[in-house]
Amino acid sequence: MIMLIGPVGAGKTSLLNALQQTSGKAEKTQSIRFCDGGIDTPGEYAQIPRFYSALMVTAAQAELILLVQAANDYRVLLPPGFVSMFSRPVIGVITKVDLPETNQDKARLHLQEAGVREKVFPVSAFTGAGLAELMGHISERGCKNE
Ligand SMILES: Nc1nc2c(ncn2[C@@H]2O[C@H](COP(=O)(O)OP(=O)(O)OP(=O)(O)O)[C@@H](O)[C@H]2O)c(=O)[nH]1
Ligand SMILES: [Mg+2]
Repeated sequence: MIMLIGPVGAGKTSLLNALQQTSGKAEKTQSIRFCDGGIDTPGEYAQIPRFYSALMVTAAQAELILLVQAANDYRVLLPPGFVSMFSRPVIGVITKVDLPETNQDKARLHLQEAGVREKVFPVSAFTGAGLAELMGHISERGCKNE
């Protein structure tokens, strides 16, 4: 089971929908949601420390965490070392790479500052770019995503 964590509007729900080939527009996520091998979380849970314990408890049920960062969002929204609270491996995902104005290097740096030490995957939920590589990595690690 994978778990998606990241700031409000980063593109977590859209990415999970794309990975699970669920069509339809992503609505704002209001609560932690389990769906077919994936755990979707509201961006507020990553941005508001009061919610951290809920994320930590839920993360214990995940095999792999995807920390999601939009390629066009330059704000620092997570504290340094954010991912160290999780007892599960964390990979980085830079999403929305289809947008014209993006800075993937900056996005990667944000993820690394948040504590991501593992691989970072650039993707687009809209065009499907990078999804095959990400899916391959997820299944290589033995995570189910269905
Ligand atoms: N261009 C582009 N837009 C995207 C992509 N993924 C998501 N979006 C848009 O970004 C906005 C936020 O997407 P969501 O998937 O709802 O983001 P989220 O991280 O689930 O947000 P919360 O549930 O509020 O935490 C929506 O308007 C999406 O249409 C992408 O790959 N490319
Ligand atoms: Mg969402």
